[in-house]
Amino acid sequence: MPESVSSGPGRNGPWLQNGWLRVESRQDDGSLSLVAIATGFRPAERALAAVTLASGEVLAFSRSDYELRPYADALGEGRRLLLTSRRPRAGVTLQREVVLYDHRPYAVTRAGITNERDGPLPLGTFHPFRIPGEGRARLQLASRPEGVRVYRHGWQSWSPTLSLGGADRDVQSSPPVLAPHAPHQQPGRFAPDDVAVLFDPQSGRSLLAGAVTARDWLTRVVADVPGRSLDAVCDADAVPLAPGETAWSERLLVDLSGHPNEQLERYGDALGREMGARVPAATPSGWCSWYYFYTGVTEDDIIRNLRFLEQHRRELPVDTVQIDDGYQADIGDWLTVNDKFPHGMAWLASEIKRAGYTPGIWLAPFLLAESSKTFAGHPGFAVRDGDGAPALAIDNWGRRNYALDGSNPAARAWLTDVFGEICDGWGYDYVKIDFLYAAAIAGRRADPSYSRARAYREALRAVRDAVGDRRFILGCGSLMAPSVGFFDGNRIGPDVAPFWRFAAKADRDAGVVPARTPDDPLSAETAIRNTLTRSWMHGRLWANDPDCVLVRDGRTRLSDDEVRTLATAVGLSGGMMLLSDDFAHVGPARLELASMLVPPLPHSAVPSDLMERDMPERFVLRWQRHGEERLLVALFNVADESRDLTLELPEGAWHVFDVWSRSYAGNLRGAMALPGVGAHACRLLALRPLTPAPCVLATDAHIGAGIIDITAERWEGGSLVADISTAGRRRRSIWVYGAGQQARGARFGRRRADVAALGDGAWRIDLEVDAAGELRVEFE
Ligand code: 9PG
Repeated sequence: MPESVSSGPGRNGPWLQNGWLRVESRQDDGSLSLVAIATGFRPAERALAAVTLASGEVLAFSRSDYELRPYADALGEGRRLLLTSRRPRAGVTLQREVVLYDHRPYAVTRAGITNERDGPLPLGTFHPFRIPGEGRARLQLASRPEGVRVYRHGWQSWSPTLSLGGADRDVQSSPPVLAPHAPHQQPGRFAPDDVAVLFDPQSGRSLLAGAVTARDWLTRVVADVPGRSLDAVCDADAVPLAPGETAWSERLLVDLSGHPNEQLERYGDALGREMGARVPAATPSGWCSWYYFYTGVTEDDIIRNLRFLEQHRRELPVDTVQIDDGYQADIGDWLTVNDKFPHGMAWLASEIKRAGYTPGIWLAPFLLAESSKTFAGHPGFAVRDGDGAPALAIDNWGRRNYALDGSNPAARAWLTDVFGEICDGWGYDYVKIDFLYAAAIAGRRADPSYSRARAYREALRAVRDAVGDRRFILGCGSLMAPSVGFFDGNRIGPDVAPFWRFAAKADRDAGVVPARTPDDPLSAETAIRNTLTRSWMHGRLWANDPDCVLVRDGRTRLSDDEVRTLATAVGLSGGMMLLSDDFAHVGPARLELASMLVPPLPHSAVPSDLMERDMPERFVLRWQRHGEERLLVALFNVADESRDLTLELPEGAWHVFDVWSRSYAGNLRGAMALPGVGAHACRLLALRPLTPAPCVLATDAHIGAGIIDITAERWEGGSLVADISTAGRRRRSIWVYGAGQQARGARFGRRRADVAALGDGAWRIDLEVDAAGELRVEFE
């Protein structure tokens, strides 16, 4: 157990230290210097803090007093250093807080301001951690800044999240849909939202800075890699600070230890704890109408697919049937149903329930179409731009859509009514709430004391209160950190599509995809990317929704390889698994593939090359059985031509089973060559350590290859016994290793099962599983 936090007065100011980190402060300028004890990594001699006013005035720390005291919060116990700088001439007092915890490797810091003037003080920005790139305040990460990789986290669900090179240009998304700010044009300048990681692959040094609270302000971490600067910025949206009042930035976590993947997992844990994450006990699976029917969906489409699910419960034991966009009269007029749903939405919910599924429904509660009755009746519900006109949240569905003003109590009361009717009146127990970023766009709101983050969260609170604690809320088009605590599930990527890369106009004209905004990046490829790059959120902030798996045989441009790659990415993510096809166009082979994805795996794989390339290619799931470490490794070829890939094995000898080709590759050391992996194809390898006893190698029942379709395994009087669950395909094979012994026969329950010798010491047993039971393989 590492020692608890110690502290003392330093030469220039007090210090704090735990087993991982030493924080030295300076009373003359309020700066902090953090150093990782194990590695000596000190990102800057001086990291400053500042607050700016809406007027542009910059308030920096001068001579500070300090206080050191014990501290405890959701992250644990530790010590807090508070620096206080009184600036009577500026009419403010500035504060900087930094906390070290006894059992956490990171520091958490924030900056505050007290208004000592007579009148209100409109706030500009908080800068709780700022390395300006000059003098002693320069980022010391790498000798070659071009070699640095930056993890740039996107603003909302659909925003690209990926690692880029230190000399690359940042993602160019224009506000307000995918980003809150205009993008930086200069190469090497990045503005990730919520969290950023800067990593030097050469030295292994990594710095994560991310907001672990997001209740008041939107936070971004601006990095200029060649300029050696870093600035965590919380936007205060000109919110007025009343005389005598104090306002704080969000709490910013700074982590200098370990690899970026570990840092992101730790950051996710901290954010989830601080914001009271809701993580469902079981991750949902189901069917969603959107990606086949789009806005053309009818009641009959829902019923036909519902009946199919009922008739295929054994193959597809999913729990949710979710109606997407297309039932409502207009965007904003949620309670008026169009004539494609003649029996109404309450009837449809009861049909879904009667069939044994959770009824789910989509709406975009923070959008108001210019054509809607709600907007016509309540123009005051809309956020306004500088000229007083309704601010545009998105041009979509062939109309202008405005943003709901969460600071307006009447707009929140309207939300309460809408969700009360949908959930308690109609009977929906699952709501997919979409285009949520709209409530956080820049603009004028009815109550100017509401920041964007607060307006967004108060609108979400109205939704959650009306929906109730026991129903499922899936966020979409949503901010990330500010949503934690409200959602059970959250979409973490852009829309999937029945093609690998962005649609050709011909596909739109042919109706394969709906017409959209021209720069919309929807595709299987981009959906897969965020599924990997945001996998650290799953189970920490909510259940990730990686978006739907499309398995249909017609009306798709996805090849067999691409469908399998999409299924592998979603399956290994452990996230929500929603199908979105017309089952009339799903053949038996594709249905078997879908069966392999239900239920979702118990936790997520990790993209081990997250910081090596913009599109990760390795997704590794670690798990344990009876204390033994197992691995499931997906290797993707995201290139547009066939390539040779390599599986790098950990130390020791491993059984390697190739899941998609259903073949045992033997027990190997070092590496395994995978020649000629096709464009956009993948390989999935199940690994377990070589041991001297017979054992189960893998199965082809479920994507986990034994993680959930086998619940236990033991050696009993000359037999290998495995407990088989019904999870996955009914007809399946199980591969076992004989360790030099001959398999003589097998029984599954009372029935004999055939055992085929494969050479290489491996045997295959073919089963049909209708109920859970014991498989016994006798060895001589
Ligand atoms: C329904 C859909 C589905 C889908 C959501 C969302 O124009 N755009 O930028 C744009 C982005 C995403 C989008 C639609 C339009 O899709 O992600 O699952 O529910 O809305 O309209």
